[in-house]
Amino acid sequence: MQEKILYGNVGSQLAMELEEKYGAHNYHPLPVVIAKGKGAKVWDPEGKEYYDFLSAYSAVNQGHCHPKIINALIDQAKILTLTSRAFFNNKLGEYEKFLTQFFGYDMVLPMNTGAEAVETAMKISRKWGYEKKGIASNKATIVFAEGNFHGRTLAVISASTDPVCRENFGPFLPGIEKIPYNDPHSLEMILQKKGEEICAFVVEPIQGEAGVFVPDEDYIKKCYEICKKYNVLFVADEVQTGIARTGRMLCCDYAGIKPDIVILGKAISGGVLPVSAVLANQEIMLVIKPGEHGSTFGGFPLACTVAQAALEVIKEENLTENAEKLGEIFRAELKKIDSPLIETVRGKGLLNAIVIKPQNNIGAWEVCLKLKENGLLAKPTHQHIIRFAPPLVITEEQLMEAIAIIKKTILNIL
Ligand code: IF1
Repeated sequence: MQEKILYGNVGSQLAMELEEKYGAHNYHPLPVVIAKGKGAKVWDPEGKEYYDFLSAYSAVNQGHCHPKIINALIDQAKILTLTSRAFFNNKLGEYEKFLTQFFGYDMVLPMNTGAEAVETAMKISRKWGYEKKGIASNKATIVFAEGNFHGRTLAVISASTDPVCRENFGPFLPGIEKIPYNDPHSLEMILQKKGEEICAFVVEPIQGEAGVFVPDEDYIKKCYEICKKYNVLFVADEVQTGIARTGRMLCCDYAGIKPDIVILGKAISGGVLPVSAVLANQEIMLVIKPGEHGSTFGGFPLACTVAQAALEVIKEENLTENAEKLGEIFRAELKKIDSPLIETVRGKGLLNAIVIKPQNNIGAWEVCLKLKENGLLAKPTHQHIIRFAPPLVITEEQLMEAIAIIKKTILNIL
């Protein structure tokens, strides 16, 4: 019997078949179709309700379809959407002033996706290396950490150490060095050895794809200080950790340092449009001159309006504080679950993960399928890790309900 469709006119089964048949097979999604979202919850076409514990990889920190952001989108969409940067527009400057003051930097270079913003930071770093640091022509080198995830473009995967991301996509970009994550000594060693050719160190304050890998408390600060010692730019990829996710506006705030360059994406628009940004002070940003970098959509008026509203929501609704407080509760409650399936619980704010110790053919994928049946969506990463990152607008009551689902699922699955 055909189930009744409540949202849209395509049912779950058909939606999955269509993607399988007409879409490239570059993903392996959990078998669930989302047709509607509101706050911390989503619904499938047949009306089944779920807690969203992925938040589109931390892009919907403000919750699905936040009314203030959606209204900003609709109002601006009726007036002006895109001008290109061939002309000025009346939204970009106002947004740039707001954004730079919000994060405490002189200037911003607006782009669209996270990967593009990482590319932008790499280009700025190289140019700064030649023009300010005096690196010899074509020698500029950027250091990355092993286990990183910064996106999918060729330059960015050149920095990756994940074989799945790289296989048969070579040749890769030269001028990249990789060192172990959470190991300031290895950074010091490479800067000591090749410091005069190194323009930047690019790092995630918590490695998301690596399974929410939280480094030692002093790691970021130590790396920052080492970079200063060798006149190397410290570049923080806060695409996933930024915008209140970890219980601070930027995760680097925990370290009490200010990166030379900050890369933002995802939640800067509340998950409404692809909006990314690269922040830096003048002496770095102004190495880029007219014609040297850009994008048709970068800084488009619709994006500027949406992003400003999305950042206002973070402050107005105290989402940073909520992430910190509910994160503590979440980890404490998960640590209480007595199951041989749970190896560790880790994270910061509302960016968390459990490491699964597979038993009786039950691993992270099977747990996620069961969680889905029980009304909670989460995605495994690396076979044995499940990431839990709900929208930051989730209430304590909703969080407790979600925790009950996770408990029940884990205790009953073996
Ligand atoms: C996918 C992971 C998350 C990022 C950081 C840049 C980007 C990302 C720190 C690029 C993107 C995504 C993209 C998503 C999977 C995902 C992810 F599991 F791979 F690691 F979030 F946890 N820097 N992260 O995390 O941003 O170009 O995608 O806008 O499907 O590839 P983008």
